[in-house]
Amino acid sequence: MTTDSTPAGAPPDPTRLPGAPTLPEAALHVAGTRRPAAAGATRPVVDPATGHLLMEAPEADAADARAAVAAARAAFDDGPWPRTSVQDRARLLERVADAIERDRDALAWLETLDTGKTLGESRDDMEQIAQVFRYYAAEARTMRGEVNPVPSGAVSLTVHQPVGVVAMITPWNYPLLQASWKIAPALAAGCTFVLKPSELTPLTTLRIVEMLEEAGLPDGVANLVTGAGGTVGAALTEDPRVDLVSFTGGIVTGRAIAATAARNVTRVALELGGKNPNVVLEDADLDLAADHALNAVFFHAGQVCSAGSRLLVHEAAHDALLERLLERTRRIRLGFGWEDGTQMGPVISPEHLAKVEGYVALAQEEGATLRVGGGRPTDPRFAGGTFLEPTVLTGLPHEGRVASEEIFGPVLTVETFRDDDEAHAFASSTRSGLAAGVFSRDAARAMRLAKRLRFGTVWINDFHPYYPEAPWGGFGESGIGRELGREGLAEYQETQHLYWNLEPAGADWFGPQD
Ligand code: TXE
Repeated sequence: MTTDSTPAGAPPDPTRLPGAPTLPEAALHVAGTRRPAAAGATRPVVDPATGHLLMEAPEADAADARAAVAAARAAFDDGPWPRTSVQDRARLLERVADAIERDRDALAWLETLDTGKTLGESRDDMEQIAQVFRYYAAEARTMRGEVNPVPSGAVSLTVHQPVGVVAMITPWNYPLLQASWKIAPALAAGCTFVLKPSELTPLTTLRIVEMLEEAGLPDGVANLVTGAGGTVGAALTEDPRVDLVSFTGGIVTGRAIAATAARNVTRVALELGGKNPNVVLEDADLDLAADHALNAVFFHAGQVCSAGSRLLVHEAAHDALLERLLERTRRIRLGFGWEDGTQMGPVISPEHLAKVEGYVALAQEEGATLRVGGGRPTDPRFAGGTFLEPTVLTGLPHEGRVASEEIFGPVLTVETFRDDDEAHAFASSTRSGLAAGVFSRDAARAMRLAKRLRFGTVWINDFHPYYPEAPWGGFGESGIGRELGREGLAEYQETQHLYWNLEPAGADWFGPQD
């Protein structure tokens, strides 16, 4: 797969591989124009698998962010988009879905270069992203209000208005997927927006805004600023012209955003990840459970908000399940995302690698035993990247920090329980209730446990599937609000009551006195 000029054994320049795509333009998008950051600053964007420079992205500052908000505000207040018919909005969303499907491979390549995930995973992401645009096109076409029962002589209507200007702040693990969960419903609702991708992974977000412009979105509806969270993200969050901040990222940043937004009583929608238990009861199909347990935690090197990083196994099933897991974990092939046969890529950055390694060390300090992995691969091809071997630790204590905090890396911890009540208690030791799994052959027992678990999604005999039609979001500290589904559209809408008196008469209270 390497180019002729790449010395044997050295990591390839990923931008020169056969099939590698052209990069999007490194530009801010403000009011329909593409331009550099006003101060001229840039930031390197790096491939996490090799350390190669991919792009010098514009490094916007707070003034750029405010200019983008002004553009989105003007497009909302005076532009055509909020008043465009739902049929026309739906047609635009469908054109975007067509373009994503047309450019699926190029988009997938960009995502793989930027995030390190395998091309197969990136292609799946792109297919699902196209489906998200199609789903919200359908939602736009079928939007309904309500007629409320008031006395005759009047009409009372509940209608849905776009919420207004949205600041969208997205993370690095699923850059385009997370952005699409916000862009598609926001456009269906008639909103305008300023999008700020993670400074680590702006490539596919830059491309999608180009594609929205090509699809005919009016100027100023979709604005994009690249740059640091602490400056650009904060400037968006504190701007009173923003009506909603929709954020996906970590809990620490989520708290800060909620606090800042509260000053202007700006609405927030927060998806802050989770500590997601995967519970295997003793009557489960252990081959199925092992299969999904691996997928739950090693998919995209565990950098998934719903990663099933915490395996809770009934003590009677522990040894048999662990044997299957360890044997298969040892065979997981690390590699570059664009290479055939790669099953797991790097983590996103040196800082993140250090954080994940810190949790591996902490788990052992808390009393867990390292069973496989835990180190960096020794193959010199991976020296420029941020790879970590798939890791399994057993005997994790239920009450430590590792049992309740998100690791966000290829690290599986295993705990045991004795009965369903204990499984429930251990699974509930976190307030980050995004997703959980239950494996059992007893449908009623699995359903009973699933309903008790305070998590936004509970999968039974599966892990990870999600659909644009079904809501996504968490309980407790995992966030506020829902994405996808009807609920995901409602985040971008205000509910308005329209009351029309058909038989106008004077009000009684302050009318002429006798
Ligand atoms: O995320 P941040 P980080 C978790 C995961 C990870 C941890 C920290 O556990 O280890 O979060 O990751 C922008 N105002 N998740 O530090 O900071 C930032 O520029 C406004 C779970 O990389 O949350 C980026 O665009 N914005 C998660 C976005 O916030 C700010 C996915 C996310 O970055 C800001 C990723 C500020 N003050 C990490 N500071 C999930 N829910 O899936 C930063 N940002």
